[in-house]
Amino acid sequence: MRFDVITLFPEMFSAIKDEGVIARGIKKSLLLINTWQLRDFSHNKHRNIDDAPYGGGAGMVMQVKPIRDCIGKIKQDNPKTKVIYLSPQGERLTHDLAKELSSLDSITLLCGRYEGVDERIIEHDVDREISIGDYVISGGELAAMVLIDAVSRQIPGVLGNQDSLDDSFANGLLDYPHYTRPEEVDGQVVPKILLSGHQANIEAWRQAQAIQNTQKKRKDLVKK
Ligand code: 4G1
Repeated sequence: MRFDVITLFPEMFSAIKDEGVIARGIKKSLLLINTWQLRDFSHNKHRNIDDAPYGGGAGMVMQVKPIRDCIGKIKQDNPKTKVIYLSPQGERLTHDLAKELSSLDSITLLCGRYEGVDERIIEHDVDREISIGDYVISGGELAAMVLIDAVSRQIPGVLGNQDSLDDSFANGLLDYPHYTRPEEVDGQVVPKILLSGHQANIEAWRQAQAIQNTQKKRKDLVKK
């Protein structure tokens, strides 16, 4: 899978490109992450890509032309790419949506700053608007990195054995509790069953704990 990211802060993406699961996916040639500095598509000598909002009010709005030119450039190499705008107005990113997106060959991610992009970009250039949740953040970059991580882990071969995890949310439940050495610390002990060596009982206990945990902490998930 190839990700092209349109951003004013390409350096931020070293956070996911340089280490961890995604870095290894890139090394294995399963993933490619290209960042595009939107300022390179500015139409003036000051490299501005934003302007004041029509109708007045606070903040600045990202202009159509630089974004449209950048998407055009990305599509020269990659005509079938799906353009996703990370935005608080988008549909919520879930495990199921991450899985769905993982079947695409190419995704272009547009990261907003300031008050976001001119609405005509959303009308004409964006295939899908996706949100990571209901809170205010300073820019779409962190959201794009969350999406890249969640989608990349669903691509066969990206996760190594050491990174496993995946079955946890695959069944729509929270995780069961985890323990490691030592067996006792400051009087707190590991549940006996985990030391029993009886794998079938352990699996049943974990399943029961996952259900209990979900019921207690996320009633909304149990409904689903
Ligand atoms: C109004 C949240 C504004 C935010 C209401 C989740 C948030 C991108 C996301 C904002 C952003 C709410 C996201 C807000 C996001 C333009 C630049 C939009 C940053 C911006 C609840 C600022 N998932 N936020 N506005 O945060 O891009 O993807």
